[in-house]
Amino acid sequence: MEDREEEDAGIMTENIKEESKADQSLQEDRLEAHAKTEENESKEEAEQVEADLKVQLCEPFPGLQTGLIRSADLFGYVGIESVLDQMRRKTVKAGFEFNIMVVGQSGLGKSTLVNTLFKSKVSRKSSTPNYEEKISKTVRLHAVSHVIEEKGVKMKLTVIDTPGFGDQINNQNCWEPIVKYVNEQYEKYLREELNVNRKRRIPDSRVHCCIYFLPASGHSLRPIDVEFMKRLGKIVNIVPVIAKADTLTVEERQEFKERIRQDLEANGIHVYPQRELDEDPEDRILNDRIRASIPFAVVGTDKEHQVNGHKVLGRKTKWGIIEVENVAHCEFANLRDLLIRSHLQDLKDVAHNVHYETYRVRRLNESNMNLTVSGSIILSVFLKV
Ligand SMILES: Nc1nc2c(ncn2[C@@H]2O[C@H](COP(=O)(O)OP(=O)(O)OP(=O)(O)O)[C@@H](O)[C@H]2O)c(=O)[nH]1
Ligand SMILES: [Mg+2]
Repeated sequence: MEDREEEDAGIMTENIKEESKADQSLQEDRLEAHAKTEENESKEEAEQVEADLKVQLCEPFPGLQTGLIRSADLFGYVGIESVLDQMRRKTVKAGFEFNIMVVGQSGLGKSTLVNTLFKSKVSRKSSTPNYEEKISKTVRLHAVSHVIEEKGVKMKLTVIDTPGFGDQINNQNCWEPIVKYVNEQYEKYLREELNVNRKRRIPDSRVHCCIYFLPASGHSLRPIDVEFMKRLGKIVNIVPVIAKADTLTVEERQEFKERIRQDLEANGIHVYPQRELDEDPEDRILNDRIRASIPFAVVGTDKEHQVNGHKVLGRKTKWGIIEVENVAHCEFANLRDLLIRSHLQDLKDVAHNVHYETYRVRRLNESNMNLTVSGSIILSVFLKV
């Protein structure tokens, strides 16, 4: 009896072994099939990318065959990558221009913020002696340029200030001088471009970015904010910020930001970075994060304080020091990263490829129409004679 049980147990173990073997081989087969599918998929993907690339490369000259040769297929080092060094050297030598406009009511901390951004006195504060303090009856724009150099890279920074904006009792059409200024710079650039003997490097006075200062009211957008951003958002990159954010509590700040985002959406206002201008999925992920935290609640200062033995830019209050560059205190660092460290070139590209291009197309269409009209008048006069 015992022998029989042992035999049965032996058969069962054998069966289990057989089953687990079969299971294992089935799993192995599955894994192999899965790996093959993955391999095929990635192969297909790679082939697709290569095909796309070939199509892209071929696009400018239909009929011209362009093949892709990877470095692994080359017989030796060619040195193509050094083109990056060449480009870098040329850019460093030429330097570059960046034009930033600040718009907002008087005393919102525009000059202080620009000075904090570039860690220098690039914008004159109204409290500076000799500054004409009286509020003008109209918006007057003035541009001040400085050359900033860091690690051998030179940047000609122009700050366009707009004193008088929103300071009147009746602020109707107070955006007009600003729209006029932006368009005048496009016109200047266009004329230079169309010049027969045009310069190799056309001086660029176009506004690459406009920082719009919202007062930290904690309510929502005011009619003047909506009107300004609606108009300017179509012709220039607008980055709205909540000024003097240290006057709001963290909760008030979050609620205010949320309401502003809703107002922007409801009024169809385009602020930078615009969703429809994202170039690829990577851009979209990065920009979505920025869009989700716009408008940045910022604090500016021109004073340094000692915190834990370190010098930090901050504002001293009764309750402690608000560190401007500390992301736990305010979003100044996010704004600085966007404007200087991650999107400076993109701001310039969008200003050139989207906003200036729209202006250029409109102007050239207008002049073509004028030419056609004057041409037909001349023709009709000629035929009458
Ligand atoms: N609490 C607080 N005060 C600030 C901040 N930024 C600037 N200020 C102060 O606000 C005052 C006005 O700052 P400015 O930078 O001259 O303001 P502005 O917008 O350039 O003013 P106008 O040139 O007159 O249009 C100064 O006393 C600054 O010290 C801030 O983030 N928080
Ligand atoms: Mg100022």
